[in-house]
Amino acid sequence: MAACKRGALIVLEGVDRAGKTTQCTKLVESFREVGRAAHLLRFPDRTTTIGKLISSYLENKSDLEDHTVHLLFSANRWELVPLMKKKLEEGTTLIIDRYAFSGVAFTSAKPDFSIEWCKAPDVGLPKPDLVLYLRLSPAAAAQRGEFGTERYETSGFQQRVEGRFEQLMDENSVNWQVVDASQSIDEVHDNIKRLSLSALTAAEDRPIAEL
Ligand code: DGP
Ligand code: NA
Ligand code: NA
Repeated sequence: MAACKRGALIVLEGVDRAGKTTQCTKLVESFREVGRAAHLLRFPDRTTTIGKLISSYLENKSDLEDHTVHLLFSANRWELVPLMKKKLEEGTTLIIDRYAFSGVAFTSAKPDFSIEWCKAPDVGLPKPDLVLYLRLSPAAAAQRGEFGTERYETSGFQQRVEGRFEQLMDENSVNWQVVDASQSIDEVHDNIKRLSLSALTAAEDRPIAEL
């Protein structure tokens, strides 16, 4: 049997209300329409044992020490790695709603956390072939309605998170593409579909790299 081309690992990042979840769903549909297998994942994955601890923390039903919760978010990514590798090797493209970059941006937005410390537990995770950053200004995000009630959903914290993302995307070791998320849903979709299909073409003959 001929070696099968692998799928691409494509991550959507951005602050809350940038439209990541809507765009992830539409992107999976578009891949399938052009005959490419695609699978949606999201982090945190709240369905696992670790994910339930994280979910309770986010819902303010429990408190966890900040370093501890950072490591739990990372562990929640690691526990999905066998599945991720299997899917990619079978030729399925993974579209992921948040990944290690959210991990670094959210924890390093807290006082006294360096970016370097925050990155360490995610070193070795499968590296995305493309990170789409849905950029939305805090003012535009505010026009999309009230924040929810989960931990982190305040405008002050989200502004610090946004600053961290902008810092992270200056690093050239990851293929970041910035998309203007203030456009219509269809315009954003057309942009990210084009970028994602060309990322798949570039990725499918290359081995999976590591963060
Ligand atoms: P969501 O289910 O996409 O709304 O994400 C839940 C919240 O958790 C959101 O505010 C972003 C935040 N988050 C996602 N990943 C991480 C992470 O690895 N570390 C930290 N501290 N927060 C994260
Ligand atoms: Na949220
Ligand atoms: Na993401």
